Amino acid sequence: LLDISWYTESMRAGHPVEILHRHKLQEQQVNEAEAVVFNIPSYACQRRTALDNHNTVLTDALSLLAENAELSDEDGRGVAFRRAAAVLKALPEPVTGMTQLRGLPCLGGHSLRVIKDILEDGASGEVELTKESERFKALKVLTGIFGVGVKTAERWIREQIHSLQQLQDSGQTLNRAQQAGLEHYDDLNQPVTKAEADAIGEIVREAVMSVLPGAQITVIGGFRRGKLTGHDVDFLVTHPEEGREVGLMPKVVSWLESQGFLLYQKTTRNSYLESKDGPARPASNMDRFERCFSIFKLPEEETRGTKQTETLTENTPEDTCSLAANWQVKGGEQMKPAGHKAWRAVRVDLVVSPISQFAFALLGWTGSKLFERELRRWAGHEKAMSLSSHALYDNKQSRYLRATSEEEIFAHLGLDYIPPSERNA
Ligand code: DCT
Ligand code: MG
Repeated sequence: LLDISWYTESMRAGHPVEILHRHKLQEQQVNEAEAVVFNIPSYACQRRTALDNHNTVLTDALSLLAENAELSDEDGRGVAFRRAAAVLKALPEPVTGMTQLRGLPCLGGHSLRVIKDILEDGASGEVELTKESERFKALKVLTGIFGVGVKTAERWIREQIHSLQQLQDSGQTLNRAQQAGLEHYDDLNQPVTKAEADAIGEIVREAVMSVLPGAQITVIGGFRRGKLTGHDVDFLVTHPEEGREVGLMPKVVSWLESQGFLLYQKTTRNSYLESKDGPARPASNMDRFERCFSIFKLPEEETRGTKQTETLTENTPEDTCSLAANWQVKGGEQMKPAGHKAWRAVRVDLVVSPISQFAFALLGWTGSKLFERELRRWAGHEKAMSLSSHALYDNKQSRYLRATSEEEIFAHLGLDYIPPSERNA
């Protein structure tokens, strides 16, 4: 039988796992000679995690339980499953037996049970039950609507709303984001391809260059990490001269709107002020850059690279995607609108950063979400520093540490540099 009590010990942040491991092995006089035992540092930001991993059956199962926990407002449990999945993602080969996992960090009793079930029976009962649960399915459908969070979805479920059809029939009042989310539900739940991301990159470049020549645009998020698909496309915009970026976002948005490229947008203003906000509260706030959450209308010919000269300002009747006319649901299944539309809706996030904060913004917005969380935890717990997407503050020296590249930030944090393609924790 598996003794898991000491795995939990090794989960504690910052503990020298290998030493603990060796100590326990001696204590239990376990003969490990025949098993490959992996040696993995405990923070995801200390590890190289490529896109592909050797244990997808296990990592998919743990990720599903993480998602279920997050959808149930149990973030602590969600993070525990995410950390466990991330450790398995970093392993150099497939796990074949439980003894190989001895001494690995972040594998709690619950995660180990799931892994054991899968290794022994080919599946985990808990994962299968979760997948089939009406509540999980309803939460996925409802939070799959852009603008709908866990709280709203839970309220609707309490009111017996489990499907898009039931939501439509219920007459619930939807805000502007949710209306757009519902209207473009199918498109927004279809993964964005690299080709589409590139096409949108070209449009964003044209927009930015026409309102501020000399500005720089960088793709961030999953596509910067080398992912082939994503749920959205994220861009970071800056200008080499500090201050020139001020007021840029409304101009970019106006340009995009005038060309008919935006189906929805909401811009939040930059509210970060070092003197006021740092260093006490910068840790995880992503929202204080000038930021635009949008839904792009991406014409088919942009992706095919056969762009026509006319703009999309004039909507044809079938372009105008009114909820009543164009969004039909039959038998709980969403139907595609009648007729062919020559464009598709894509979620796009734009962030503007002053050049002085660019390296921090780039590092903070490249992800993965867990990698970012682990970087901040490492900074706080191991280095007494506060890292945000704006700055790095050293609590011992009581000063900000400046950086003009991601490499410098890793160095300040005492970490080996990990390139974006290996931040897929
Ligand atoms: N981010 C973060 N913490 C959050 C949300 C976002 O650190 N709570 C950072 C990391 C990734 C980046 O912002 C962009 O976010 P997403 O687009 O949600 O993530 P992604 O990795 O780009 O995933 P996807 O490919 O699905 O878009
Ligand atoms: Mg993204």
